[in-house]
Amino acid sequence: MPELLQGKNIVVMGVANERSIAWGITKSLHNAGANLIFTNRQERSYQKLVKLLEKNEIEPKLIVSCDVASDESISEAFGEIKEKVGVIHGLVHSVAFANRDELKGEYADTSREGFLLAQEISAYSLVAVTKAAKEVMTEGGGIVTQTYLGAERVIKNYNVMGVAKASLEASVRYLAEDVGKYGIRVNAVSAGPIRTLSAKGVSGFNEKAGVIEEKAPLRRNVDQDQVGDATLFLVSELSRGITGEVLHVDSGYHIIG
Ligand code: NDP
Ligand code: N5H
Repeated sequence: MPELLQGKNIVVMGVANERSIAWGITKSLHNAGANLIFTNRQERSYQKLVKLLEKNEIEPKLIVSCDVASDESISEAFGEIKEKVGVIHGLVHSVAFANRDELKGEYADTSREGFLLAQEISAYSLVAVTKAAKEVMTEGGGIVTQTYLGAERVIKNYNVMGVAKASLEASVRYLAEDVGKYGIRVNAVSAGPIRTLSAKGVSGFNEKAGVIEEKAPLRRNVDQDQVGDATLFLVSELSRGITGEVLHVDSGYHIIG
């Protein structure tokens, strides 16, 4: 569908490497004809992104640095986007962070700082970037974030991140109401387990992926490309009647009791 996003400018936040969900999304958006603007936090991610784009012959419209922990960084990034690109038609938020040592053991042991950090980077960041992006989305468009089933259910080890994702999903609904009047839609994709840099080294990942193969209706794990295509749908006009929604891309696992 090379015409679906032809001439549309879409911001992608959260490519760390080839395994990132945001990289799967990048490929889907590129194949649909979008002009892509990227944001990264770490220099290492920037270097990886530049190599990946070259290898895949994707010409970025712009790459800007953005640390979602800082209002100044967000405002500088979107200021530069406004100046160099003008209008944007979509935004993909694929960013989360929690301290590794709080992604195991008991949720009851979560520290105040750890709780606030997970909320700040994984949930408030969507609010902050929506606020900045709506100023540049003057023709309407789609904002899409990434969530996980641990927002809805208690999933071992997900702990503080589960509570942050619950906050993220509620933010999707409140933001959808606020920006709907400007023709902007806000939705989330709830992906099944995918082996990425974030997932590396966290306890219980293999076990979770194994259960999907055994119990999900489709009996297989999802990948970045499947999440990419679902995100493309939610960014594009194909989903023009959908907002405030959480779409599960998890081989149907969430329907199983
Ligand atoms: P990656 O590690 O590839 O991506 C995580 C991204 O978060 C990195 O690009 C990182 O940027 C970015 N990030 C962290 N802190 C900040 C910050 N302060 N400012 C800006 N960017 C920041 O992992 P995934 O692709 O797995 O994760 C993407 C999203 O998908 C997350 O929201 C995650 O919770 C969600 N998700 C993942 C699942 C999985 O199984 N992998 C399942 C369901 C949802 P940098 O590298 O520059 O620090
Ligand atoms: C039930 C599970 C397994 C246990 C929980 C995993 C939660 C992972 C999410 C967060 C985002 C991981 C995280 O913040 C890791 C960091 O502490 C350390 N890593 C880094 O700093 C790397 C270098 C950078 C790139 O990472 C980030 N985030 O910046 C859930 C799994 C089955 C599914 C899953 C993995 C969900 C998810 O939300 O990612």
